[in-house]
Amino acid sequence: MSSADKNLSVFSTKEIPDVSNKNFAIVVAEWNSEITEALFEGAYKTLIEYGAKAENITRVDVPGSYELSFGAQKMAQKAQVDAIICLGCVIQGETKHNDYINHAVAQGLTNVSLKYDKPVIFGVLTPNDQQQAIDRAGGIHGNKGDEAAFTAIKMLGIN
Ligand code: DLZ
Repeated sequence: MSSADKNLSVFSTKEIPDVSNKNFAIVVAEWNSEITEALFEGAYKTLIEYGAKAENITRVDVPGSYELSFGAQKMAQKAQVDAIICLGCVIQGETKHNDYINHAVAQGLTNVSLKYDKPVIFGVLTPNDQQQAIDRAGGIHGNKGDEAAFTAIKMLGIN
C-alpha cells in the first residue's frame, strides 16, 4: 500500500523542493583552502543548477573549521537565510587536533540547526591525508560540496 493509499501527509526528502526563492549561506573554512575552494565551487554550482538565484547565495569565510559553528550561527540569526552549508577540511595530523575539531564542529552545527530551526549542513571532509581530500573535492569520489548543497536543498522540503 502506498503512502497516498494510506491518506498520509508526507514530507519527504525524496522530493526536490522549489528553491528559486530560497536564501542560502555557504560558510567556508580557509584552512586547506585548495580543498575548501573546490568544495565551494561544487556547492555553488549545485545550488544554481537546482534553481537557486546567485543573488540569494551569501558566502562567508572563516579561518578554520572550528569557526564554522560561529559563522553558521551568525547566518542562522538572519531571518532571510533559509539554509546554511558549512564547508571545511580537517586532515588528520600527528596530534589529535582533528578529533577535537571534528567533534566540536559536528556538535556546534547540530546545535545551531536545532536552535534556529534551519538546515545546517556538515560539509566537512575528515580525511586521513591530502589525497583522500582531493579525491572528495572533485576527484574520484566526487565533490562533497555538491552533496552538501543537495542535502540543504532536500532539507528545505521538510516543513
Ligand atoms: C589548528 C588547525 C589545525 C591544526 N588543522 C586544521 C585543519 O586541518 N583544518 C581546519 O579547517 N582547521 C584547522 N586548524 C584551525 C582550527 O580549525 C581553528 O581555526 C583554530 O584552532 C583557531 O580556533
